[in-house]
Amino acid sequence: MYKNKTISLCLPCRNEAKNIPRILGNIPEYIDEIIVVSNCSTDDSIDVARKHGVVVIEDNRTQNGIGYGFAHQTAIEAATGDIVVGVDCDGTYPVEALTDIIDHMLADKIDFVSCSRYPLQEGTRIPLKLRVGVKLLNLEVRLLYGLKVKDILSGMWVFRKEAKPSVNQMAGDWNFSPQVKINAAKNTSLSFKEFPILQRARLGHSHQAYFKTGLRHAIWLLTNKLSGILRKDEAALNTSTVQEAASFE
Ligand SMILES: Nc1nc2c(ncn2[C@@H]2O[C@H](COP(=O)(O)OP(=O)(O)OP(=O)(O)O)[C@@H](O)[C@H]2O)c(=O)[nH]1
Ligand SMILES: [Mg+2]
Repeated sequence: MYKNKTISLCLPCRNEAKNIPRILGNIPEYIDEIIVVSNCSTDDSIDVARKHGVVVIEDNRTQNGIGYGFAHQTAIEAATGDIVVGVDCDGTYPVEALTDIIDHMLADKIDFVSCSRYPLQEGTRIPLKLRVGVKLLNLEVRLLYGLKVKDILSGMWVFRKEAKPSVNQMAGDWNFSPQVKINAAKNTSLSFKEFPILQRARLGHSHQAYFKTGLRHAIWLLTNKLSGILRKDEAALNTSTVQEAASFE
């Protein structure tokens, strides 16, 4: 518990047996609940996590071979804390910075904090192709959604439990990451802010297909926007049909 709030930490995981000790061995004491959701892990991730005494759930659903979003959704559903933290399980995000983030959140009455790796802080290690890709996707988000963000692909966020309905009905793949931020930021009853963090280098080789994932994000951002417009049109059409029907009564 921190400042009278219970905290749930949600960790999506696929084949992170080597990294789990680094992250689970350094969890601050005030965290009340740790939920690891393994998706299609073929290594010892589940056993290693269970040895640390945390809640481990398996969710092997995938979308285009990826289950990152499904894992987050399952963890969010299971989380009981007043504050829910989502963070990658590869030890690259600074869980130790949570007190600063939560202090800021409570002081400024923020409902959803997205932890931004940009502008880069000293010591942050992010491959150039990823930095360029994030800049392009940030620009797309700005043009399509009118939302100015510094890091649409951050893998760490912190939100009050009241924001759950707005953030937990989403993409099962990597697109969960932009979607969670867009949904929170565009929800007028929630306040959304980015908070700067430092990112550490990943241990071991990356399995991320940066170009393919980036392209899928770019396409998803566009189709999500277009389907939102179509849904609005349909809703407006239904409302006017109901009004017309009412005027004939
Ligand atoms: N549940 C689930 N988790 C996944 C999946 N793929 C990756 N993960 C986890 O999601 C988090 C982010 O995945 P990473 O492989 O680090 O992706 P990234 O941060 O974009 O790429 P890197 O630069 O390699 O770190 C990690 O905790 C992974 O274990 C998946 O398909 N399902
Ligand atoms: Mg990573």
